[in-house]
Amino acid sequence: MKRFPQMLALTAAVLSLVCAVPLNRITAAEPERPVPLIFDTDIGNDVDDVLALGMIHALEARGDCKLLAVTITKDNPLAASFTDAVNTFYGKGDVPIGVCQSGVTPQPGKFNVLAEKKDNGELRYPHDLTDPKQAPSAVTVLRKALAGAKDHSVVIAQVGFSTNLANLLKSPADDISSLTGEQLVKQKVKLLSVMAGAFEKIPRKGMMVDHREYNVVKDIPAAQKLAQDWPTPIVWSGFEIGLSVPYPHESILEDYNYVDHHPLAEAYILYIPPPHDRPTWDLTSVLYGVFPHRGYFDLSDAGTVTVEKDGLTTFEKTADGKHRYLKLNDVQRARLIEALVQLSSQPPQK
Ligand SMILES: [Ca+2]
Ligand SMILES: [Ca+2]
Repeated sequence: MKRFPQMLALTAAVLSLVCAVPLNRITAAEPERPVPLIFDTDIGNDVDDVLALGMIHALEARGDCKLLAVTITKDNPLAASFTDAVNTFYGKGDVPIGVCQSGVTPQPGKFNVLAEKKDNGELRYPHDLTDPKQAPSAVTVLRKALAGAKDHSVVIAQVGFSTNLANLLKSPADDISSLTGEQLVKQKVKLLSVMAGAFEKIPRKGMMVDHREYNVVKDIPAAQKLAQDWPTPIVWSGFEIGLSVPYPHESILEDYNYVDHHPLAEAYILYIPPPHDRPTWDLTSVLYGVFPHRGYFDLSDAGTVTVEKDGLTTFEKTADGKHRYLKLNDVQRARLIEALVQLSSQPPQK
């Protein structure tokens, strides 16, 4: 908390620098708003997914995006219940939620149990998806969301494993759409913004080493399928990006007290309590997906990401490549932290 005056000073310093951000940082055209967004998450394995989901609701309240669906790659039923509880907290309890049966990370995790938390016999975080076995499959939810969207409009933020999106690519035509999964993606999706892989070496025990990133290694065949066959542009937020942008824990202690119980702050505290500053991996993919044109990040050259069989991600620059990865400088990093804090802690609309 002592850091807060310093943060204000930092904000002022950043504002003066922002005015000096050259126009060539602006790397994409302004998207039509609201951006139709699908959030594909392994919510429950780390808390950045939860902050990212809160941020999406803030962006929706501001008219910047519309959350079409949430699909889940953590194979534990509480992940869907907790997601529904967070959505309901933000007034969006009807957002479709799809689940998978993959056997990947079946543990409940540290904070999804909040879905079942009761105070005086009442759910602390009310929601109606109390029996997630009733939830439809992620592929069904994805196909419905895409089939109902305008062509080349949808942004997907994938911040967990590639299980659902790989299964979507393999899905045949059905009652929902006469298009195969791959055709649907090609026709409806504009951008896949994914938190996965690593495109720099990562410091470990005083050395810089190759990093086999969690979202990739937990389902390597799916990540390989995604990197090889996904037909639209993909922008990758590598492990190094979120790692270099820690969420200031002071915000957890101070910015969420507008209600007695806040699902984001309580999840954060159950995961690793303050004074831990958690990296913002998944938040970066959401922000890039909705604000690709505002210079929060730079992009690599175009190229192709390959997922090796041990889970290592490699990037090769190619003129016609569909992949780019995010890059950050110190000025952008300071802007980014402020944007992520302010958006994830924005109160729900009344
Ligand atoms: Ca619901
Ligand atoms: Ca995640």
